Amino acid sequence: MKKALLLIDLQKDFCRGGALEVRNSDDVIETANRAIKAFVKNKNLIIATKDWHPAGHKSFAVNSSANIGETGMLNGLPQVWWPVHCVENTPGAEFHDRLNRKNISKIVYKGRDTEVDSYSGFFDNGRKNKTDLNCFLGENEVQELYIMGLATDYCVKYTVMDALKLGYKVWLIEDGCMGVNINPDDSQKAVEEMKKNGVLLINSINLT
Ligand code: VGL
Ligand code: ZN
Repeated sequence: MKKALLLIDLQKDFCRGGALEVRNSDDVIETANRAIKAFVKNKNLIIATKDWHPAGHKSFAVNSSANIGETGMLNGLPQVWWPVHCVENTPGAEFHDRLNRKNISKIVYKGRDTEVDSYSGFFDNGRKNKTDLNCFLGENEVQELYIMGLATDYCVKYTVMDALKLGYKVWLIEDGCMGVNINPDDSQKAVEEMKKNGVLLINSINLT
């Protein structure tokens, strides 16, 4: 069974000093580098997603006359309003400086349509359009995914849930995720939901 490591949104804007800072997210970069090392050694694929929004993206509170952190509706879908983050081709959308990106063989961009948010690496939140991730995995005969990154309660959760629905065997690298936690227990709840749907948990120290 072919395996791939899937690194979710390890971008500056989600790390220390970023526009949508996730607490303790810098620790996740060290975990990513450890996981990358194991996957390189075993000649398995390494894939990364990037949240990649046009400046006019409607998930940004300023573009929807909304308040940051509140929930509303965007084109018929529930939407959390975010600060401006991960604007395409800006420094905040780049990978964290310490991420060892040399062996990343594929980058999947998501969130490019101004009208819909896209937490999952596979589909937008309305499930109308897909990225090229599932095709890429199929072409490379990958059936088993090891997923980690930012944020546990949004992009990691949505990506894991879609991967499970698409029939992949999915591992969550538990020490490789951190959450936004608008409510303090959001990440904990997200992990419970992923487990209920069949995700398996692994610690990065057991990636050999
Ligand atoms: C994310 C909120 C908005 C994430 C992306 O990567 O989890 N969260 N855009
Ligand atoms: Zn975003």
